[in-house]
Amino acid sequence: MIDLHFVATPNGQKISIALEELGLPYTLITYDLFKGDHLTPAYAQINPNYKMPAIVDHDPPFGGGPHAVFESGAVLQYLAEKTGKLLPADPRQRSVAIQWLTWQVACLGPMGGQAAHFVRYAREQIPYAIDRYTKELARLMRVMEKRLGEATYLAGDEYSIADIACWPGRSAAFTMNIDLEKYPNTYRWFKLIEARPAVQRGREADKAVPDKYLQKRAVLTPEQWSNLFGDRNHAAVDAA
Ligand SMILES: N[C@@H](CCC(=O)N[C@@H](CS)C(=O)NCC(=O)O)C(=O)O
Repeated sequence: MIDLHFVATPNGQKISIALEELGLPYTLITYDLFKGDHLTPAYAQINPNYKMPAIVDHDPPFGGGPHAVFESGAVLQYLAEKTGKLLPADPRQRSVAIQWLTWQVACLGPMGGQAAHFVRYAREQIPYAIDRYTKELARLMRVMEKRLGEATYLAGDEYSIADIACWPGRSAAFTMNIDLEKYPNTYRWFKLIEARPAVQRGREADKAVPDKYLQKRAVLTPEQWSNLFGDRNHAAVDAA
Protein backbone atom coordinates (compact mmCIF):
# COMPACT_ATOMS: atom_id res chain seq x y z
CA MET A 1 0.00 0.00 0.00
CA ILE A 2 1.17 3.52 -0.83
CA ASP A 3 0.29 6.70 1.08
CA LEU A 4 -0.18 9.65 -1.27
CA HIS A 5 0.29 12.96 0.54
CA PHE A 6 -1.84 15.03 -1.73
CA VAL A 7 -3.20 18.43 -2.52
CA ALA A 8 -5.54 18.76 -5.49
CA THR A 9 -3.28 20.80 -7.78
CA PRO A 10 -1.51 19.82 -11.03
CA ASN A 11 1.50 18.50 -9.08
CA GLY A 12 -0.73 16.31 -6.92
CA GLN A 13 -2.74 15.04 -9.87
CA LYS A 14 0.44 13.84 -11.60
CA ILE A 15 0.76 11.21 -8.91
CA SER A 16 -2.92 10.28 -8.50
CA ILE A 17 -3.13 9.80 -12.29
CA ALA A 18 0.05 7.68 -12.35
CA LEU A 19 -1.17 5.50 -9.47
CA GLU A 20 -4.49 4.99 -11.27
CA GLU A 21 -2.71 4.12 -14.53
CA LEU A 22 -0.50 1.62 -12.74
CA GLY A 23 -3.38 0.08 -10.77
CA LEU A 24 -1.46 0.50 -7.50
CA PRO A 25 -3.66 0.73 -4.39
CA TYR A 26 -3.13 3.93 -2.41
CA THR A 27 -4.42 5.89 0.52
CA LEU A 28 -5.14 9.54 -0.24
CA ILE A 29 -4.03 11.85 2.58
CA THR A 30 -5.29 15.32 1.72
CA TYR A 31 -3.83 18.64 2.78
CA ASP A 32 -5.09 22.23 2.61
CA LEU A 33 -2.30 24.56 1.46
CA PHE A 34 -4.16 27.69 2.53
CA LYS A 35 -4.34 26.31 6.07
CA GLY A 36 -0.65 25.36 5.98
CA ASP A 37 -1.31 21.67 6.68
CA HIS A 38 2.01 20.85 5.01
CA LEU A 39 4.18 22.96 7.31
CA THR A 40 4.54 20.42 10.11
CA PRO A 41 7.57 18.54 11.48
CA ALA A 42 5.71 15.28 10.74
CA TYR A 43 5.42 16.11 7.04
CA ALA A 44 9.08 17.25 6.98
CA GLN A 45 10.01 13.65 7.76
CA ILE A 46 8.40 12.71 4.40
CA ASN A 47 9.34 15.80 2.38
CA PRO A 48 12.16 17.93 3.83
CA ASN A 49 11.23 20.60 1.26
CA TYR A 50 7.65 20.90 2.65
CA LYS A 51 6.01 20.81 -0.81
CA MET A 52 3.22 18.62 -2.10
CA PRO A 53 2.99 15.85 -3.26
CA ALA A 54 5.02 13.02 -1.73
CA ILE A 55 4.47 9.31 -1.21
CA VAL A 56 5.35 6.68 1.35
CA ASP A 57 5.62 3.19 -0.08
CA HIS A 58 5.08 0.63 2.67
CA ASP A 59 6.29 -2.17 0.42
CA PRO A 60 9.28 -0.88 -1.57
CA PRO A 61 10.83 -3.30 -4.08
CA PHE A 62 14.18 -3.17 -2.21
CA GLY A 63 12.64 -4.05 1.18
CA GLY A 64 13.85 -2.53 4.44
CA GLY A 65 10.62 -0.89 5.56
CA PRO A 66 8.63 2.14 4.37
CA HIS A 67 10.28 4.41 1.81
CA ALA A 68 9.36 8.09 1.37
CA VAL A 69 9.76 9.83 -2.01
CA PHE A 70 9.40 13.59 -2.60
CA GLU A 71 9.57 15.74 -5.79
CA SER A 72 6.87 14.78 -8.28
CA GLY A 73 9.36 13.81 -11.02
CA ALA A 74 11.21 11.48 -8.64
CA VAL A 75 7.89 10.00 -7.48
CA LEU A 76 6.81 9.32 -11.08
CA GLN A 77 10.15 7.70 -11.89
CA TYR A 78 10.04 5.62 -8.70
CA LEU A 79 6.54 4.33 -9.50
CA ALA A 80 7.47 3.57 -13.13
CA GLU A 81 10.55 1.65 -12.04
CA LYS A 82 8.67 -0.20 -9.31
CA THR A 83 6.16 -1.51 -11.82
CA GLY A 84 8.16 -1.60 -15.05
CA LYS A 85 5.43 0.48 -16.73
CA LEU A 86 4.99 4.01 -18.12
CA LEU A 87 8.64 4.26 -19.19
CA PRO A 88 9.75 2.81 -22.53
CA ALA A 89 11.85 -0.37 -22.29
CA ASP A 90 13.99 0.72 -25.24
CA PRO A 91 16.97 2.67 -23.75
CA ARG A 92 16.92 5.42 -26.38
CA GLN A 93 13.18 6.01 -25.93
CA ARG A 94 13.58 5.80 -22.19
CA SER A 95 16.21 8.54 -22.31
CA VAL A 96 13.83 10.72 -24.35
CA ALA A 97 11.06 10.16 -21.78
CA ILE A 98 13.35 11.13 -18.90
CA GLN A 99 14.40 14.28 -20.78
CA TRP A 100 10.81 15.47 -21.18
CA LEU A 101 10.00 14.51 -17.58
CA THR A 102 12.98 16.58 -16.42
CA TRP A 103 11.93 19.42 -18.73
CA GLN A 104 8.57 19.54 -16.98
CA VAL A 105 9.95 19.60 -13.44
CA ALA A 106 12.89 21.91 -14.27
CA CYS A 107 11.31 24.29 -16.80
CA LEU A 108 7.57 24.17 -17.45
CA GLY A 109 6.55 23.66 -13.80
CA PRO A 110 8.79 26.27 -12.14
CA MET A 111 8.36 28.93 -14.85
CA GLY A 112 4.59 28.33 -14.90
CA GLY A 113 4.64 28.60 -11.11
CA GLN A 114 6.46 31.94 -11.18
CA ALA A 115 4.13 33.27 -13.88
CA ALA A 116 1.14 32.19 -11.78
CA HIS A 117 2.65 33.82 -8.70
CA PHE A 118 3.15 37.22 -10.29
CA VAL A 119 -0.10 37.21 -12.29
CA ARG A 120 -2.43 35.59 -9.75
CA TYR A 121 -1.03 35.91 -6.25
CA ALA A 122 1.37 38.88 -6.01
CA ARG A 123 -0.04 41.65 -3.85
CA GLU A 124 1.30 44.28 -6.25
CA GLN A 125 1.32 43.83 -10.01
CA ILE A 126 4.94 44.10 -11.18
CA PRO A 127 4.99 44.51 -14.99
CA TYR A 128 8.63 43.40 -15.39
CA ALA A 129 8.05 40.12 -13.50
CA ILE A 130 4.75 39.41 -15.24
CA ASP A 131 6.31 40.03 -18.65
CA ARG A 132 9.41 37.94 -17.90
CA TYR A 133 7.57 34.85 -16.67
CA THR A 134 4.51 34.89 -18.95
CA LYS A 135 6.81 35.23 -21.99
CA GLU A 136 9.02 32.37 -20.80
CA LEU A 137 5.93 30.24 -20.16
CA ALA A 138 4.66 31.01 -23.68
CA ARG A 139 8.08 30.04 -25.08
CA LEU A 140 7.96 26.72 -23.23
CA MET A 141 4.44 26.11 -24.55
CA ARG A 142 5.82 26.58 -28.07
CA VAL A 143 8.61 24.08 -27.35
CA MET A 144 6.00 21.53 -26.30
CA GLU A 145 3.79 22.37 -29.28
CA LYS A 146 6.68 21.69 -31.66
CA ARG A 147 7.53 18.38 -29.98
CA LEU A 148 3.91 17.22 -30.14
CA GLY A 149 3.88 18.09 -33.84
CA GLU A 150 6.52 15.44 -34.47
CA ALA A 151 5.44 12.69 -32.05
CA THR A 152 2.18 11.31 -30.64
CA TYR A 153 3.44 11.53 -27.07
CA LEU A 154 6.31 13.46 -25.54
CA ALA A 155 8.58 10.39 -25.47
CA GLY A 156 7.56 9.27 -28.98
CA ASP A 157 5.06 6.48 -29.67
CA GLU A 158 4.49 5.49 -26.05
CA TYR A 159 2.44 7.19 -23.36
CA SER A 160 4.80 7.73 -20.41
CA ILE A 161 5.36 9.52 -17.13
CA ALA A 162 6.58 12.50 -19.20
CA ASP A 163 3.00 12.99 -20.45
CA ILE A 164 1.61 12.45 -16.97
CA ALA A 165 3.96 15.15 -15.62
CA CYS A 166 2.80 17.72 -18.19
CA TRP A 167 -0.90 16.97 -18.65
CA PRO A 168 -2.39 18.18 -15.34
CA GLY A 169 -0.99 21.67 -16.04
CA ARG A 170 -4.13 22.30 -18.06
CA SER A 171 -5.89 23.70 -14.97
CA ALA A 172 -2.97 26.10 -14.40
CA ALA A 173 -3.27 27.09 -18.08
CA PHE A 174 -6.94 27.88 -17.43
CA THR A 175 -6.11 30.20 -14.53
CA MET A 176 -3.57 32.00 -16.72
CA ASN A 177 -6.08 32.47 -19.58
CA ILE A 178 -3.95 30.29 -21.88
CA ASP A 179 -6.16 28.96 -24.66
CA LEU A 180 -4.89 25.44 -25.43
CA GLU A 181 -6.83 25.40 -28.72
CA LYS A 182 -4.31 27.96 -29.98
CA TYR A 183 -1.70 25.18 -29.73
CA PRO A 184 -3.23 22.54 -32.05
CA ASN A 185 -0.70 19.76 -31.46
CA THR A 186 -0.82 20.24 -27.71
CA TYR A 187 -4.61 20.32 -27.85
CA ARG A 188 -4.71 17.01 -29.80
CA TRP A 189 -2.42 15.43 -27.19
CA PHE A 190 -4.44 16.96 -24.36
CA LYS A 191 -7.71 15.41 -25.67
CA LEU A 192 -6.05 12.04 -26.33
CA ILE A 193 -4.85 11.80 -22.74
CA GLU A 194 -8.02 13.26 -21.25
CA ALA A 195 -9.95 10.30 -22.70
CA ARG A 196 -7.99 7.76 -20.65
CA PRO A 197 -10.16 6.29 -17.86
CA ALA A 198 -7.24 6.38 -15.40
CA VAL A 199 -6.79 10.09 -16.05
CA GLN A 200 -10.46 10.64 -15.23
CA ARG A 201 -10.16 8.61 -12.03
CA GLY A 202 -6.99 10.47 -11.05
CA ARG A 203 -8.66 13.87 -11.13
CA GLU A 204 -12.22 13.29 -9.97
CA ALA A 205 -14.06 13.79 -6.68
CA ASP A 206 -11.60 14.63 -3.88
CA LYS A 207 -8.79 14.79 -6.45
CA ALA A 208 -10.43 17.57 -8.52
CA VAL A 209 -8.80 21.00 -8.26
CA PRO A 210 -11.11 23.10 -6.03
CA ASP A 211 -12.20 26.60 -7.06
CA LYS A 212 -10.03 28.19 -4.40
CA TYR A 213 -6.90 27.06 -6.28
CA LEU A 214 -8.36 28.18 -9.64
CA GLN A 215 -8.77 31.87 -8.93
CA LYS A 216 -7.45 34.05 -11.73
CA ARG A 217 -6.61 36.78 -9.21
CA ALA A 218 -6.34 35.23 -5.78
CA VAL A 219 -7.09 37.32 -2.73
CA LEU A 220 -5.65 35.63 0.34
CA THR A 221 -6.28 36.41 3.99
CA PRO A 222 -3.14 37.40 5.94
CA GLU A 223 -3.08 33.91 7.47
CA GLN A 224 -3.35 32.18 4.06
CA TRP A 225 -0.61 34.43 2.70
CA SER A 226 1.66 33.59 5.62
CA ASN A 227 1.08 29.87 5.08
CA LEU A 228 1.74 29.94 1.35
CA PHE A 229 4.36 32.64 0.83
CA GLY A 230 5.11 34.42 4.07
CA ASP A 231 6.47 34.01 7.58
CA ARG A 232 4.84 30.73 8.55
CA ASN A 233 5.92 29.08 5.30
CA HIS A 234 9.52 30.17 5.76
CA ALA A 235 9.69 29.51 9.51
CA ALA A 236 8.65 25.86 9.05
CA VAL A 237 12.08 24.93 7.68
CA ASP A 238 13.84 26.05 10.84
CA ALA A 239 11.20 24.82 13.28
CA ALA A 240 11.65 21.07 12.84
N1 LIG B 1 9.13 20.67 -7.58
C1 LIG B 1 8.05 20.26 -6.75
C2 LIG B 1 7.02 21.37 -6.69
C3 LIG B 1 5.95 21.07 -5.70
C4 LIG B 1 5.10 22.29 -5.35
O1 LIG B 1 5.48 23.46 -5.57
N2 LIG B 1 3.94 22.01 -4.79
C5 LIG B 1 3.05 23.06 -4.38
C6 LIG B 1 1.61 22.63 -4.62
S1 LIG B 1 1.31 22.42 -6.34
C7 LIG B 1 3.19 23.31 -2.89
O2 LIG B 1 3.43 22.38 -2.14
N3 LIG B 1 3.00 24.57 -2.45
C8 LIG B 1 3.02 24.89 -1.08
C9 LIG B 1 4.21 25.71 -0.67
O3 LIG B 1 4.94 26.19 -1.55
O4 LIG B 1 4.40 25.87 0.54
C10 LIG B 1 7.45 18.95 -7.28
O5 LIG B 1 7.48 18.78 -8.50
O6 LIG B 1 7.01 18.12 -6.48
